[in-house]
Amino acid sequence: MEKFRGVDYYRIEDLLSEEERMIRDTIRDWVEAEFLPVVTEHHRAGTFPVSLIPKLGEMGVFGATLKGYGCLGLNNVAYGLVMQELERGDSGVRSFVSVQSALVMYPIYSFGSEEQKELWLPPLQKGEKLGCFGLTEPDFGSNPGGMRTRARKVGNEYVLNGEKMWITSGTIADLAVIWAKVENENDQVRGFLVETDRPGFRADDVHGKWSLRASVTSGLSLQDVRIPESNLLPKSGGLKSPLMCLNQARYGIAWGGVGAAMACYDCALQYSKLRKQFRDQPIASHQLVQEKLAWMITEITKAQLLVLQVGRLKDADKVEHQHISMAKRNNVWMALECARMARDILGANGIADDYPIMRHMMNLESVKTYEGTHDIHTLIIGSSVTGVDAF
Ligand code: TGC
Ligand code: FAD
Repeated sequence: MEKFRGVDYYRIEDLLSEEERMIRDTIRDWVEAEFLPVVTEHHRAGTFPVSLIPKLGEMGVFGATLKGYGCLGLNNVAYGLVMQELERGDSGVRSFVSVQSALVMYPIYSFGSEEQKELWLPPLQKGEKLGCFGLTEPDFGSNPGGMRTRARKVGNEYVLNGEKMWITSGTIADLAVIWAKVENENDQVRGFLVETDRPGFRADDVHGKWSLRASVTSGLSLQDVRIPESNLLPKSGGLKSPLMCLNQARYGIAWGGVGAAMACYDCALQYSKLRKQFRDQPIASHQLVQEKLAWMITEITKAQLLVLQVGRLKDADKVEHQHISMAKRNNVWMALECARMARDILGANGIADDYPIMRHMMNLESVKTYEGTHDIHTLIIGSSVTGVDAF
Protein backbone atom coordinates (compact mmCIF):
# COMPACT_ATOMS: atom_id res chain seq x y z
CA MET A 1 0.00 0.00 0.00
CA GLU A 2 1.16 3.51 -0.77
CA LYS A 3 1.80 6.02 2.02
CA PHE A 4 -1.36 7.84 3.18
CA ARG A 5 -1.58 11.30 1.58
CA GLY A 6 -4.89 12.48 2.95
CA VAL A 7 -8.36 12.48 1.47
CA ASP A 8 -9.41 15.89 0.16
CA TYR A 9 -11.85 15.93 -2.75
CA TYR A 10 -13.03 19.52 -2.24
CA ARG A 11 -9.74 21.31 -1.51
CA ILE A 12 -10.73 21.65 2.11
CA GLU A 13 -7.00 22.05 2.67
CA ASP A 14 -7.42 25.61 1.35
CA LEU A 15 -9.76 26.40 4.25
CA LEU A 16 -7.12 25.55 6.85
CA SER A 17 -4.46 27.87 8.22
CA GLU A 18 -0.79 27.03 7.88
CA GLU A 19 -0.62 26.22 11.60
CA GLU A 20 -3.62 23.88 11.35
CA ARG A 21 -2.03 22.02 8.43
CA MET A 22 1.29 21.78 10.24
CA ILE A 23 -0.26 20.27 13.37
CA ARG A 24 -2.26 17.80 11.29
CA ASP A 25 0.86 16.72 9.40
CA THR A 26 2.88 16.28 12.60
CA ILE A 27 0.29 13.87 14.00
CA ARG A 28 -0.17 12.16 10.63
CA ASP A 29 3.56 11.46 10.42
CA TRP A 30 3.66 10.15 13.98
CA VAL A 31 0.71 7.83 13.37
CA GLU A 32 2.37 6.52 10.22
CA ALA A 33 5.84 6.07 11.74
CA GLU A 34 5.18 5.13 15.37
CA PHE A 35 1.60 4.03 15.84
CA LEU A 36 0.54 1.97 12.83
CA PRO A 37 3.54 -0.37 13.05
CA VAL A 38 2.45 -1.50 16.54
CA VAL A 39 -1.34 -1.26 16.50
CA THR A 40 -2.05 -4.72 15.07
CA GLU A 41 -0.09 -6.51 17.78
CA HIS A 42 -1.89 -4.49 20.46
CA HIS A 43 -5.23 -5.12 18.83
CA ARG A 44 -4.56 -8.86 18.79
CA ALA A 45 -3.35 -8.87 22.40
CA GLY A 46 -6.13 -6.55 23.61
CA THR A 47 -3.65 -4.06 25.08
CA PHE A 48 -3.15 -0.31 24.90
CA PRO A 49 0.32 0.90 23.76
CA VAL A 50 1.18 2.70 27.01
CA SER A 51 4.82 3.16 25.92
CA LEU A 52 3.62 5.77 23.41
CA ILE A 53 2.04 8.02 26.06
CA PRO A 54 5.16 10.18 26.78
CA LYS A 55 5.53 11.02 23.09
CA LEU A 56 1.84 11.96 22.87
CA GLY A 57 2.48 14.28 25.81
CA GLU A 58 5.55 15.74 24.15
CA MET A 59 3.56 16.46 20.97
CA GLY A 60 1.12 18.43 23.13
CA VAL A 61 -2.07 16.52 22.30
CA PHE A 62 -3.36 16.35 25.89
CA GLY A 63 -5.61 19.30 26.75
CA ALA A 64 -4.40 20.92 23.54
CA THR A 65 -7.12 23.62 23.45
CA LEU A 66 -6.63 24.73 27.07
CA LYS A 67 -4.62 27.84 27.90
CA GLY A 68 -1.79 27.83 30.44
CA TYR A 69 -0.57 24.94 32.64
CA GLY A 70 1.74 23.83 29.81
CA CYS A 71 -1.13 23.36 27.32
CA LEU A 72 -0.78 24.44 23.69
CA GLY A 73 -3.90 26.63 23.51
CA LEU A 74 -4.74 25.39 19.99
CA ASN A 75 -7.90 26.45 18.24
CA ASN A 76 -10.67 23.87 17.94
CA VAL A 77 -10.06 23.11 14.26
CA ALA A 78 -6.41 22.25 14.92
CA TYR A 79 -7.50 20.08 17.84
CA GLY A 80 -10.10 18.39 15.62
CA LEU A 81 -7.45 17.63 13.02
CA VAL A 82 -5.35 15.99 15.75
CA MET A 83 -8.30 13.76 16.63
CA GLN A 84 -8.91 12.98 12.96
CA GLU A 85 -5.34 11.83 12.45
CA LEU A 86 -5.23 9.81 15.66
CA GLU A 87 -8.41 7.98 14.74
CA ARG A 88 -7.05 7.26 11.29
CA GLY A 89 -4.64 5.16 13.34
CA ASP A 90 -7.19 3.62 15.70
CA SER A 91 -10.25 4.73 17.66
CA GLY A 92 -8.49 3.45 20.80
CA VAL A 93 -5.71 6.03 20.77
CA ARG A 94 -8.19 8.80 19.93
CA SER A 95 -10.40 7.62 22.82
CA PHE A 96 -7.46 7.69 25.18
CA VAL A 97 -6.60 11.28 24.19
CA SER A 98 -10.28 12.32 24.23
CA VAL A 99 -10.72 11.08 27.78
CA GLN A 100 -7.53 12.64 29.09
CA SER A 101 -8.24 15.98 27.38
CA ALA A 102 -11.99 16.47 27.17
CA LEU A 103 -13.20 14.41 30.10
CA VAL A 104 -10.45 14.86 32.70
CA MET A 105 -8.46 18.04 31.98
CA TYR A 106 -11.47 20.03 30.72
CA PRO A 107 -13.57 19.52 33.91
CA ILE A 108 -10.58 20.36 36.12
CA TYR A 109 -9.95 23.47 33.98
CA SER A 110 -13.61 24.52 33.91
CA PHE A 111 -14.92 23.49 37.33
CA GLY A 112 -11.75 23.15 39.41
CA SER A 113 -10.13 25.40 42.01
CA GLU A 114 -6.80 27.07 41.19
CA GLU A 115 -5.04 24.56 43.52
CA GLN A 116 -6.59 21.62 41.66
CA LYS A 117 -5.53 23.09 38.32
CA GLU A 118 -1.95 23.69 39.47
CA LEU A 119 -1.71 20.22 40.95
CA TRP A 120 -3.20 18.15 38.13
CA LEU A 121 -3.10 19.93 34.77
CA PRO A 122 0.69 20.06 34.22
CA PRO A 123 1.30 16.31 34.83
CA LEU A 124 -1.85 15.38 32.89
CA GLN A 125 -0.66 17.55 30.00
CA LYS A 126 2.67 15.72 29.90
CA GLY A 127 1.03 12.30 30.21
CA GLU A 128 2.88 11.72 33.50
CA LYS A 129 -0.49 11.27 35.19
CA LEU A 130 -3.48 9.62 33.54
CA GLY A 131 -7.16 10.17 34.13
CA CYS A 132 -10.53 8.54 33.57
CA PHE A 133 -14.13 9.80 33.63
CA GLY A 134 -16.81 7.93 35.53
CA LEU A 135 -20.34 8.88 34.52
CA THR A 136 -21.93 5.67 33.15
CA GLU A 137 -23.14 3.04 35.59
CA PRO A 138 -24.21 -0.56 35.06
CA ASP A 139 -27.90 0.48 35.06
CA PHE A 140 -27.59 4.03 33.72
CA GLY A 141 -25.99 4.66 30.33
CA SER A 142 -28.11 6.86 28.08
CA ASN A 143 -29.86 8.22 31.15
CA PRO A 144 -26.99 9.28 33.43
CA GLY A 145 -29.37 11.45 35.49
CA GLY A 146 -30.58 8.24 37.17
CA MET A 147 -27.12 7.48 38.62
CA ARG A 148 -26.94 5.72 41.98
CA THR A 149 -23.43 6.77 42.98
CA ARG A 150 -23.65 8.92 46.08
CA ALA A 151 -21.37 11.30 47.95
CA ARG A 152 -22.05 12.17 51.57
CA LYS A 153 -20.40 15.08 53.37
CA VAL A 154 -18.97 13.92 56.70
CA GLY A 155 -16.99 16.61 58.55
CA ASN A 156 -14.44 17.97 56.11
CA GLU A 157 -14.54 14.88 53.90
CA TYR A 158 -16.81 13.34 51.29
CA VAL A 159 -17.55 9.60 51.38
CA LEU A 160 -18.31 8.08 47.99
CA ASN A 161 -20.17 4.85 47.21
CA GLY A 162 -21.21 3.44 43.84
CA GLU A 163 -20.31 1.58 40.67
CA LYS A 164 -19.23 2.96 37.31
CA MET A 165 -19.08 0.85 34.17
CA TRP A 166 -17.44 0.96 30.74
CA ILE A 167 -14.82 3.45 31.86
CA THR A 168 -12.02 4.12 29.36
CA SER A 169 -8.53 4.00 30.94
CA GLY A 170 -10.00 2.96 34.32
CA THR A 171 -7.21 0.60 35.43
CA ILE A 172 -4.35 2.76 34.15
CA ALA A 173 -5.65 6.02 35.61
CA ASP A 174 -4.06 7.84 38.55
CA LEU A 175 -7.10 10.05 38.87
CA ALA A 176 -10.81 9.39 38.33
CA VAL A 177 -13.28 12.22 37.74
CA ILE A 178 -16.34 10.73 39.42
CA TRP A 179 -19.85 12.10 39.03
CA ALA A 180 -22.07 11.48 42.04
CA LYS A 181 -25.23 12.83 43.65
CA VAL A 182 -24.56 14.58 46.95
CA GLU A 183 -26.97 13.21 49.56
CA ASN A 184 -26.96 16.19 51.85
CA GLU A 185 -27.19 18.67 48.94
CA ASN A 186 -30.58 17.68 47.47
CA ASP A 187 -28.98 14.91 45.41
CA GLN A 188 -27.32 17.45 43.16
CA VAL A 189 -24.81 15.92 40.69
CA ARG A 190 -21.27 17.11 41.43
CA GLY A 191 -17.83 16.13 40.15
CA PHE A 192 -15.12 14.72 42.46
CA LEU A 193 -11.42 14.11 41.94
CA VAL A 194 -10.67 10.65 43.28
CA GLU A 195 -7.07 9.45 43.39
CA THR A 196 -7.24 5.81 42.35
CA ASP A 197 -4.98 4.60 45.18
CA ARG A 198 -7.49 5.62 47.85
CA PRO A 199 -8.76 2.79 50.07
CA GLY A 200 -12.11 1.48 48.83
CA PHE A 201 -11.46 2.36 45.16
CA ARG A 202 -11.15 -0.55 42.77
CA ALA A 203 -10.89 -0.83 38.97
CA ASP A 204 -11.17 -4.03 36.93
CA ASP A 205 -10.84 -4.40 33.20
CA VAL A 206 -13.62 -5.55 30.92
CA HIS A 207 -12.38 -8.58 28.96
CA GLY A 208 -13.68 -10.25 25.82
CA LYS A 209 -14.33 -7.04 23.87
CA TRP A 210 -14.61 -7.34 20.08
CA SER A 211 -14.33 -3.59 19.74
CA LEU A 212 -11.75 -1.04 20.92
CA ARG A 213 -9.43 -3.91 21.74
CA ALA A 214 -6.41 -1.58 21.80
CA SER A 215 -8.01 0.49 24.55
CA VAL A 216 -8.46 -0.08 28.27
CA THR A 217 -12.11 -0.29 29.36
CA SER A 218 -12.91 -0.87 33.03
CA GLY A 219 -15.50 -1.06 35.73
CA LEU A 220 -14.97 1.08 38.84
CA SER A 221 -16.18 0.32 42.32
CA LEU A 222 -16.20 2.86 45.15
CA GLN A 223 -16.90 1.57 48.62
CA ASP A 224 -16.73 4.17 51.36
CA VAL A 225 -13.98 6.04 49.52
CA ARG A 226 -13.06 9.06 51.65
CA ILE A 227 -11.70 12.16 49.96
CA PRO A 228 -11.00 15.61 51.41
CA GLU A 229 -13.63 18.24 50.66
CA SER A 230 -10.96 20.04 48.61
CA ASN A 231 -11.36 17.23 46.02
CA LEU A 232 -14.84 18.41 45.10
CA LEU A 233 -14.82 20.28 41.77
CA PRO A 234 -16.21 23.51 43.28
CA LYS A 235 -17.78 24.95 40.13
CA SER A 236 -19.55 21.72 39.13
CA GLY A 237 -23.27 21.68 39.75
CA GLY A 238 -26.00 19.57 38.20
CA LEU A 239 -26.05 17.12 35.29
CA LYS A 240 -25.20 20.03 33.02
CA SER A 241 -21.55 19.85 34.22
CA PRO A 242 -20.75 16.33 32.94
CA LEU A 243 -22.80 17.04 29.81
CA MET A 244 -20.57 20.06 29.12
CA CYS A 245 -17.57 17.69 29.22
CA LEU A 246 -19.35 15.37 26.80
CA ASN A 247 -19.70 18.23 24.31
CA GLN A 248 -15.91 18.49 24.16
CA ALA A 249 -15.43 14.75 23.70
CA ARG A 250 -18.25 14.38 21.15
CA TYR A 251 -16.70 17.18 19.13
CA GLY A 252 -13.39 15.27 18.96
CA ILE A 253 -15.21 12.05 18.03
CA ALA A 254 -16.93 13.79 15.11
CA TRP A 255 -13.48 14.60 13.67
CA GLY A 256 -12.21 11.15 14.59
CA GLY A 257 -14.96 9.57 12.48
CA VAL A 258 -13.54 11.35 9.44
CA GLY A 259 -10.12 9.85 10.21
CA ALA A 260 -11.41 6.27 10.49
CA ALA A 261 -13.41 6.72 7.27
CA MET A 262 -10.37 8.11 5.45
CA ALA A 263 -8.31 5.07 6.46
CA CYS A 264 -10.97 2.66 5.14
CA TYR A 265 -11.60 4.61 1.93
CA ASP A 266 -7.90 5.01 1.14
CA CYS A 267 -7.27 1.31 1.68
CA ALA A 268 -10.27 0.23 -0.44
CA LEU A 269 -9.41 2.66 -3.25
CA GLN A 270 -5.83 1.45 -3.48
CA TYR A 271 -6.88 -2.19 -3.27
CA SER A 272 -9.51 -1.78 -5.99
CA LYS A 273 -6.89 -0.55 -8.44
CA LEU A 274 -4.60 -3.53 -7.78
CA ARG A 275 -7.04 -6.40 -7.43
CA LYS A 276 -8.06 -7.95 -10.75
CA GLN A 277 -11.14 -10.05 -11.42
CA PHE A 278 -12.83 -10.87 -14.78
CA ARG A 279 -10.96 -10.22 -18.07
CA ASP A 280 -7.85 -9.29 -16.08
CA GLN A 281 -9.45 -5.97 -15.16
CA PRO A 282 -8.97 -4.18 -11.82
CA ILE A 283 -12.13 -4.33 -9.73
CA ALA A 284 -12.03 -0.49 -9.74
CA SER A 285 -13.29 -0.73 -13.32
CA HIS A 286 -16.59 -2.31 -12.27
CA GLN A 287 -19.50 0.07 -11.87
CA LEU A 288 -20.74 -1.40 -8.61
CA VAL A 289 -17.32 -0.94 -7.01
CA GLN A 290 -17.16 2.63 -8.28
CA GLU A 291 -20.59 3.30 -6.82
CA LYS A 292 -19.28 2.34 -3.37
CA LEU A 293 -16.18 4.51 -3.73
CA ALA A 294 -18.26 7.43 -5.00
CA TRP A 295 -20.59 7.08 -2.00
CA MET A 296 -17.66 7.01 0.40
CA ILE A 297 -15.84 10.05 -0.97
CA THR A 298 -19.09 12.04 -1.09
CA GLU A 299 -19.97 11.22 2.51
CA ILE A 300 -16.41 11.85 3.73
CA THR A 301 -16.43 15.25 2.02
CA LYS A 302 -19.78 16.19 3.59
CA ALA A 303 -18.50 15.04 6.99
CA GLN A 304 -15.33 17.13 6.61
CA LEU A 305 -17.39 20.24 5.90
CA LEU A 306 -19.66 19.52 8.85
CA VAL A 307 -16.83 19.30 11.38
CA LEU A 308 -14.94 22.22 9.94
CA GLN A 309 -17.97 24.48 10.36
CA VAL A 310 -18.69 23.13 13.87
CA GLY A 311 -15.05 23.84 14.72
CA ARG A 312 -15.23 27.39 13.40
CA LEU A 313 -18.48 27.92 15.36
CA LYS A 314 -16.80 26.56 18.48
CA ASP A 315 -13.85 28.90 18.01
CA ALA A 316 -16.28 31.81 17.63
CA ASP A 317 -18.12 30.66 20.79
CA LYS A 318 -21.29 30.18 18.78
CA VAL A 319 -21.62 26.41 18.88
CA GLU A 320 -24.63 24.77 20.54
CA HIS A 321 -24.62 21.26 21.88
CA GLN A 322 -27.09 20.05 19.27
CA HIS A 323 -24.66 21.14 16.51
CA ILE A 324 -22.09 18.81 18.03
CA SER A 325 -24.68 16.03 18.30
CA MET A 326 -25.38 16.30 14.58
CA ALA A 327 -21.68 16.05 13.71
CA LYS A 328 -21.05 13.11 16.09
CA ARG A 329 -24.13 11.24 14.89
CA ASN A 330 -23.52 11.76 11.20
CA ASN A 331 -19.79 11.26 11.11
CA VAL A 332 -19.66 8.06 13.15
CA TRP A 333 -22.52 6.56 11.12
CA MET A 334 -20.76 7.64 7.90
CA ALA A 335 -17.48 6.07 9.06
CA LEU A 336 -19.16 2.80 9.97
CA GLU A 337 -20.89 2.64 6.58
CA CYS A 338 -17.56 3.39 4.86
CA ALA A 339 -15.88 0.63 6.87
CA ARG A 340 -18.56 -1.86 5.84
CA MET A 341 -18.33 -0.89 2.16
CA ALA A 342 -14.53 -0.90 2.22
CA ARG A 343 -14.57 -4.35 3.85
CA ASP A 344 -16.80 -5.55 1.05
CA ILE A 345 -14.45 -4.16 -1.63
CA LEU A 346 -11.55 -6.12 -0.14
CA GLY A 347 -13.51 -9.37 -0.33
CA ALA A 348 -11.98 -12.06 1.90
CA ASN A 349 -8.91 -9.93 2.55
CA GLY A 350 -11.24 -7.43 4.21
CA ILE A 351 -11.65 -9.66 7.25
CA ALA A 352 -7.89 -10.06 7.87
CA ASP A 353 -5.90 -7.76 10.14
CA ASP A 354 -3.25 -7.30 7.45
CA TYR A 355 -5.60 -4.45 6.52
CA PRO A 356 -7.00 -1.88 8.98
CA ILE A 357 -10.62 -2.03 7.86
CA MET A 358 -12.16 -4.69 10.08
CA ARG A 359 -10.41 -3.18 13.12
CA HIS A 360 -11.94 0.21 12.32
CA MET A 361 -15.32 -1.37 11.72
CA MET A 362 -15.30 -3.14 15.07
CA ASN A 363 -14.07 -0.02 16.86
CA LEU A 364 -16.75 2.13 15.30
CA GLU A 365 -19.47 -0.07 16.81
CA SER A 366 -18.37 1.28 20.21
CA VAL A 367 -17.94 4.82 18.95
CA LYS A 368 -21.52 4.69 17.65
CA THR A 369 -22.65 3.79 21.19
CA TYR A 370 -20.46 5.81 23.52
CA GLU A 371 -20.70 9.55 24.15
CA GLY A 372 -24.43 9.29 23.47
CA THR A 373 -25.73 6.58 21.17
CA HIS A 374 -26.65 7.36 17.57
CA ASP A 375 -30.32 7.31 18.56
CA ILE A 376 -29.84 9.55 21.61
CA HIS A 377 -28.26 12.14 19.27
CA THR A 378 -31.24 11.72 16.93
CA LEU A 379 -33.47 12.64 19.86
CA ILE A 380 -31.25 15.59 20.87
CA ILE A 381 -31.53 16.99 17.33
CA GLY A 382 -35.27 16.18 17.29
CA SER A 383 -35.74 18.01 20.57
CA SER A 384 -33.84 21.05 19.34
CA VAL A 385 -35.92 21.45 16.18
CA THR A 386 -39.33 20.64 17.67
CA GLY A 387 -38.88 21.93 21.20
CA VAL A 388 -40.28 18.61 22.46
CA ASP A 389 -38.16 16.05 24.36
CA ALA A 390 -38.78 12.46 23.18
CA PHE A 391 -36.32 10.64 25.47
P1 TGC B 1 -31.70 17.31 30.58
O1 TGC B 1 -32.77 17.69 31.55
O2 TGC B 1 -32.02 17.36 29.14
O3 TGC B 1 -30.41 18.17 30.84
C1 TGC B 1 -29.93 18.48 32.14
C2 TGC B 1 -29.30 19.87 32.09
O4 TGC B 1 -28.18 19.83 31.20
C3 TGC B 1 -28.40 20.71 30.07
N1 TGC B 1 -27.87 20.00 28.90
C4 TGC B 1 -26.66 20.25 28.43
N2 TGC B 1 -25.74 21.17 28.77
C5 TGC B 1 -24.58 21.19 28.11
N3 TGC B 1 -24.33 20.32 27.10
C6 TGC B 1 -25.21 19.38 26.72
N4 TGC B 1 -24.93 18.53 25.74
C7 TGC B 1 -26.45 19.32 27.40
N5 TGC B 1 -27.55 18.53 27.29
C8 TGC B 1 -28.42 18.97 28.23
C9 TGC B 1 -29.89 20.95 30.04
O5 TGC B 1 -30.18 22.16 29.42
C10 TGC B 1 -30.22 20.94 31.52
O6 TGC B 1 -29.78 22.18 32.04
P2 TGC B 1 -30.53 22.84 33.28
O7 TGC B 1 -29.84 24.15 33.45
O8 TGC B 1 -31.97 22.96 32.86
O9 TGC B 1 -30.36 21.92 34.44
O10 TGC B 1 -31.17 15.87 31.01
P3 TGC B 1 -31.80 14.45 30.81
O11 TGC B 1 -31.61 13.73 32.10
O12 TGC B 1 -33.20 14.56 30.25
O13 TGC B 1 -30.81 13.75 29.72
C11 TGC B 1 -30.62 14.31 28.49
C12 TGC B 1 -29.69 13.45 27.58
C13 TGC B 1 -30.36 12.14 27.24
C14 TGC B 1 -29.50 14.24 26.32
C15 TGC B 1 -28.33 13.21 28.21
O14 TGC B 1 -28.41 12.69 29.46
C16 TGC B 1 -27.38 12.43 27.34
O15 TGC B 1 -26.66 13.06 26.60
N6 TGC B 1 -27.28 11.04 27.43
C17 TGC B 1 -26.20 10.29 26.79
C18 TGC B 1 -25.19 9.91 27.85
C19 TGC B 1 -23.77 9.96 27.34
O16 TGC B 1 -23.46 10.50 26.31
N7 TGC B 1 -22.88 9.36 28.11
C20 TGC B 1 -21.48 9.40 27.78
C21 TGC B 1 -20.62 8.87 28.91
S1 TGC B 1 -18.91 9.26 28.74
C22 TGC B 1 -18.41 8.30 27.49
O17 TGC B 1 -19.11 7.63 26.81
C23 TGC B 1 -16.97 8.37 27.19
S2 TGC B 1 -16.44 7.43 25.86
C24 TGC B 1 -14.91 8.03 25.91
C25 TGC B 1 -14.00 7.62 24.90
O18 TGC B 1 -13.37 6.55 25.07
O19 TGC B 1 -13.82 8.42 23.91
P1 FAD C 1 -28.42 1.94 26.94
O1 FAD C 1 -28.59 3.32 27.48
O2 FAD C 1 -28.93 0.82 27.75
O3 FAD C 1 -29.05 1.90 25.48
C1 FAD C 1 -29.34 0.66 24.83
C2 FAD C 1 -30.12 0.97 23.55
O4 FAD C 1 -31.34 1.62 23.88
C3 FAD C 1 -29.38 1.93 22.60
O5 FAD C 1 -29.63 1.55 21.27
C4 FAD C 1 -30.04 3.26 22.89
O6 FAD C 1 -29.96 4.15 21.77
C5 FAD C 1 -31.46 2.84 23.17
N1 FAD C 1 -32.16 3.82 23.99
C6 FAD C 1 -31.94 4.16 25.28
N2 FAD C 1 -32.78 5.12 25.68
C7 FAD C 1 -33.56 5.40 24.61
C8 FAD C 1 -34.63 6.32 24.37
N3 FAD C 1 -35.08 7.16 25.31
N4 FAD C 1 -35.20 6.32 23.15
C9 FAD C 1 -34.75 5.50 22.16
N5 FAD C 1 -33.75 4.61 22.32
C10 FAD C 1 -33.18 4.57 23.53
N6 FAD C 1 -18.88 5.96 29.91
C11 FAD C 1 -18.22 6.77 30.78
O7 FAD C 1 -18.84 7.36 31.67
N7 FAD C 1 -16.89 6.95 30.69
C12 FAD C 1 -16.12 6.34 29.75
O8 FAD C 1 -14.91 6.54 29.69
C13 FAD C 1 -16.78 5.45 28.83
N8 FAD C 1 -16.05 4.77 27.92
C14 FAD C 1 -16.67 3.80 27.15
C15 FAD C 1 -15.90 2.96 26.34
C16 FAD C 1 -16.50 1.96 25.60
C17 FAD C 1 -15.66 1.02 24.77
C18 FAD C 1 -17.92 1.81 25.61
C19 FAD C 1 -18.60 0.76 24.77
C20 FAD C 1 -18.68 2.63 26.41
C21 FAD C 1 -18.07 3.63 27.21
N9 FAD C 1 -18.82 4.42 28.09
C22 FAD C 1 -18.19 5.28 28.95
C23 FAD C 1 -20.24 4.17 28.25
C24 FAD C 1 -21.13 4.78 27.15
O9 FAD C 1 -21.22 6.15 27.28
C25 FAD C 1 -22.49 4.09 27.22
O10 FAD C 1 -22.33 2.77 26.78
C26 FAD C 1 -23.53 4.82 26.38
O11 FAD C 1 -23.86 6.06 26.94
C27 FAD C 1 -24.83 3.99 26.20
O12 FAD C 1 -25.27 3.48 27.40
P2 FAD C 1 -25.63 1.91 27.53
O13 FAD C 1 -24.50 1.14 26.97
O14 FAD C 1 -26.01 1.67 28.96
O15 FAD C 1 -26.86 1.67 26.59
